[in-house]
Amino acid sequence: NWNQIPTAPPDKILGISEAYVKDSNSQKINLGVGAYRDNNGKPIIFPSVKKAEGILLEKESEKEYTGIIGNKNYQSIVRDFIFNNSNKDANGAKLIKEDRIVTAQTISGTGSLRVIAEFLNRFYDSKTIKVPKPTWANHVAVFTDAGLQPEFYNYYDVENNSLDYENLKKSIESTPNGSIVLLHACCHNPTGMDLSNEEWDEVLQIITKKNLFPLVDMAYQGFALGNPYKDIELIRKLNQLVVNDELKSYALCQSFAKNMGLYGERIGSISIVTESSEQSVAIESQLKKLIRPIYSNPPIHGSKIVETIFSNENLYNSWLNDLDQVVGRLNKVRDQLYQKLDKSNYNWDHLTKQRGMFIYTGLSKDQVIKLRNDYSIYATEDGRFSISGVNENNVDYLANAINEVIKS
Ligand code: PLP
Ligand code: TYF
Repeated sequence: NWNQIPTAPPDKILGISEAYVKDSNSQKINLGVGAYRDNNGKPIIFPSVKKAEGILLEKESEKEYTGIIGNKNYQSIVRDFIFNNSNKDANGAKLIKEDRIVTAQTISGTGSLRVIAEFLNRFYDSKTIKVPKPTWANHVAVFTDAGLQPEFYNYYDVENNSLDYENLKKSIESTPNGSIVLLHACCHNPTGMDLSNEEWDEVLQIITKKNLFPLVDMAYQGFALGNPYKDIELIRKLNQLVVNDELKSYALCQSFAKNMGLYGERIGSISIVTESSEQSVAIESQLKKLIRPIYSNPPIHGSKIVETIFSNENLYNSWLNDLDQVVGRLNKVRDQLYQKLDKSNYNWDHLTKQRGMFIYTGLSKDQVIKLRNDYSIYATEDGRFSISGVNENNVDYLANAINEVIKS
């Protein structure tokens, strides 16, 4: 009886945008969703993407289905981009050469997370998946719906607005052997606080010692250091461990939503690093068997854009430049906001350590609600602000509002 269906609460992040749209204050600011806006507060299409679409419009001659896991060209482009780093990662290159990386095109990052979660539920012994506290809220929903059991590991020290590194290590150390562990590759969502290279080394040692299965989520590749090849240190370390036989396998979920601005095109990938080429054959066949009854095959427009950009050196370089501009603007407004914040009542130094699309302010739920009610500034109640909503026209208004709310 459908009269019994309770109304579900709105998504916490997307609900913010809905409330923002309804607000008639001309000074309103949307700091909710993690999607890029330019200095005028408008969404953009990367110029390189627009050019690639122009080429496609001319040359595309069919709209046939792609394969269940996409086409081989897309898979190989992604593998080379992420694991070989265009000849900069010898270990990744070795794994590719030995046919030990199975790559599938997926419905963006969320789709790849869901597919790997379903796969692990079917073929991996442990159902426990450790995720950082806090993490992207959808992680918990995706893993739970796929039959896994998410539990938190310590990650962030809310009191001091910093990484809770000692407790992070302790909680990974006390995880049951063989569990799955979710790692954010860079630009941790929501905190923007990442591990240093040395910290990753220590944590990976615990992970290999405890035989944990690393599942890496890389949604913001390029947003930490402005260049996708610089943001991939964790992947290189994992490849090294696999080649050294210290780690058997791991999986990576990746998305072009943010770093190509292809949000709504739903284009991403999953890669599973396997123990042998024989395993790869079996795993690839099972991925196909798993995906076929869900959505049959992924959409083609996004993969064609990616393939076009990677097949043309000019376009490829202009994409890297587009990405650099996007990340440059975010860093610039982050810095401007930091300069304008009143440090006499509140230590804002964490802003300078956080990277990516977000700042995790440490403001309380009450303070966030006050910003919304009194200033029409919209952010999620955990105090995460999407920096892309900030620009030269509203940074003064925003800084002033935050300073007032902290004083009161
Ligand atoms: N993972 C994280 C941590 C994210 O923040 C996001 C998007 O915000 C995603 C995955 C997936 O995004 P999409 O499905 O749009 O690629
Ligand atoms: O802002 C965030 O963290 C994301 C953004 O299908 C988002 O939740 C919005 C819609 C979507 C995927 C990610």
